[in-house]
Amino acid sequence: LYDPETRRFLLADELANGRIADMGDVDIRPAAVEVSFGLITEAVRQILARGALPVVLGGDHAITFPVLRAFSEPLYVLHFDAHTDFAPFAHGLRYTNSHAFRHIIAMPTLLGLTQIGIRSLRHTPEQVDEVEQTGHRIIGMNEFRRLGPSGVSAHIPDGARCYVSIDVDALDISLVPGCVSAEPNGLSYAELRDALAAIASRLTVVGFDFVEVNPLLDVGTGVTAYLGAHTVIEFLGRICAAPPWRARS
Ligand SMILES: [Mn+2]
Repeated sequence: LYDPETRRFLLADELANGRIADMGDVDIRPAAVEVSFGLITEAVRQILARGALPVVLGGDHAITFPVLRAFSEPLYVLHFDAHTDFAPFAHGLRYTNSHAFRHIIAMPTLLGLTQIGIRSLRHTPEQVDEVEQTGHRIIGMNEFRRLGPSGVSAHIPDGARCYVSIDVDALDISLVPGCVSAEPNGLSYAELRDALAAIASRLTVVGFDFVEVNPLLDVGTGVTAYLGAHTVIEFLGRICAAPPWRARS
């Protein structure tokens, strides 16, 4: 994993010293969402109990709530997405990928939520207004471009513990054929990468997830899955090169 632009290897120490482990898939019990969520939370708790940094690959965005529930210490959440995933509980639905952040906002460990890249026209006003009325922050694409990639996390204190949730549909529709919820006017890869790099270098990332790639929908070359893997590797590389992780090595 050599980056010709920075002339650096990504994750060199971590790969050479066997510090990255694949924990496999969490068992999912079909049609038993709460049971499956319990298994996800337990799996992440076990990773945290070992002092490790969980990198969780979806699946859809419903998983972020049971993942975050495993963290017992306060943290900020940075959420890259075209949608707020803040649907009201209605029609008997509470735990879909549209509901995750309605649960997350109620967690006692949440210090603050920042949602970045929000732009889909398929929101109701409540799904946007209620996030801000509870003291959290939504950054749409105009504001993203005004603030720049490092500006979107600038309101979070230096070194603060943060969890990052990345929906692939934060990226522009042209980049993500293997995503069911793609939207126009999204982030370029470089914009997302640089926003993540700024987070990794200034804050203490305690975990992250990457969700909503559907390989069954992807084009034959698998470019959406490749883009997802690329994003995860680059972000993890930046996290492991940053002082909080280096201090643990
Ligand atoms: Mn989402």
